[in-house]
Amino acid sequence: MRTPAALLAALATQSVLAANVFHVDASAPAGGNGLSWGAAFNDLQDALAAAGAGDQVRVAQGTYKPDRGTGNRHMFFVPNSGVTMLGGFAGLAGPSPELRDPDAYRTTLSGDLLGDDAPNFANRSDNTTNIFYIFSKTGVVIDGFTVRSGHADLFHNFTSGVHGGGIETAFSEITVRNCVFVDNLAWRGGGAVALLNAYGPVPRFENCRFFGNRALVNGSTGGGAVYTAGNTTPVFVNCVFVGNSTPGGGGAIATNASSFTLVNCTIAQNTANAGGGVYVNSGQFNASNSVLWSNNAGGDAERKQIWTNVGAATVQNSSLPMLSLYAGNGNLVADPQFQALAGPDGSLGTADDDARPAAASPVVNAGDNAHIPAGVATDLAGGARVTGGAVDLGAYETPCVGDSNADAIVNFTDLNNVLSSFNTAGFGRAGDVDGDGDVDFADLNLVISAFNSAC
Ligand SMILES: [Ca+2]
Ligand SMILES: [Ca+2]
Ligand SMILES: [Ca+2]
Ligand SMILES: [Ca+2]
Repeated sequence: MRTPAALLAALATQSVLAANVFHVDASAPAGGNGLSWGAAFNDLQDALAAAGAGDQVRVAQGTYKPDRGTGNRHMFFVPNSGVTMLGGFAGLAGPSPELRDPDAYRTTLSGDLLGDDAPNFANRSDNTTNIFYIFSKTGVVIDGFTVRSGHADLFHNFTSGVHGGGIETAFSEITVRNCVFVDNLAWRGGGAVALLNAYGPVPRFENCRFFGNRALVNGSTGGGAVYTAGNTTPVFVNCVFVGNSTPGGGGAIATNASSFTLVNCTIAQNTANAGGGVYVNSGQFNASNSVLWSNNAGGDAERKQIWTNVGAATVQNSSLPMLSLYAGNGNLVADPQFQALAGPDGSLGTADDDARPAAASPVVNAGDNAHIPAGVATDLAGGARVTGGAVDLGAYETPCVGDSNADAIVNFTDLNNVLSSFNTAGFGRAGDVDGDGDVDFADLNLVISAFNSAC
């Protein structure tokens, strides 16, 4: 009879030979081998131990902590090189386990080991230091998770443990998509994410949201959400930063000796001593098609958004207040007219924050399509990245009139969305193309008048 350890060893050997898909569901009984939903692991650590290069780990809705119940703050999620982690599956509790929607079926990776966190980072002495600690790995993909409550205030492994409460990487290449980082803290740089010494490989973040993360002081730099250092060349596309903070530099982002590229991102209502949005301590920072608005710090209205120390910033086709240093290059002073930045709970820096601009905002169609990186076809909400001929500034693209499903064409799908919910009321209905909280003849007319037109 084989012991569980022997089974695991056999799985590890097998994973070298052929790509496997491992399944994880917090509601599964113990003893699964992960190879199907019916035999899912119930601890994400089991899947990460089994998965090797080319393997995929699918994780169902629920909350997962890295400590295996030990209370050890220095246990982390550590994917091997070449592993793709996908969260947001319905899992065993859903109508069908393979259904995937990271917002509807939220897969949360939490560092709150005692489950006692309170507002303003209280009750955090039990919390995991780094939810992910990724050292010398390549080809790691993290997609569809909510990463919260990491608290990087305690050293481990020499210098680690005090940067990047959500993710700390060193000498690594990672791709992160469709993730939400909320309520993470670091004693030094990067409340949510610290990318250190990537040396060549490109860390890339797409369609991610950063809310209410905080970095304490690392010399003058902080980076309430993200900190990069040491020849790191990250690219952030379609990302939102709201309500992040630091008493140092860079309420959202701080960079040091890096070349940081930001495309179609929205950075608003972050707070720092210097550079409420971004602090460029050294190296190069590039922003295009982005919105840097209403960030809070010292200095004039423009420097509240971006503060450069000995580093340089190049800003193109973006919206900032004032425009003196960054005048030209297609930049404009365009109030994004956020509809409900603080979200339904009315509080900035929480997971429901919503950085979508009003449909009539001057950021609509104000970008340059040439800045969109190859392979980026959708916006943060999953709709078409370009509508109306030109890309919008920021992470969200405003759909065209009558386009209920934001696929840049008005056709029978849109007509069906109106007819199937006709004469009903309530916000968020697909058929409510004019967004006034009901589906009626006004919506029908918009679809019919734009019918068969691409936008
Ligand atoms: Ca706690
Ligand atoms: Ca557009
Ligand atoms: Ca459509
Ligand atoms: Ca309506």
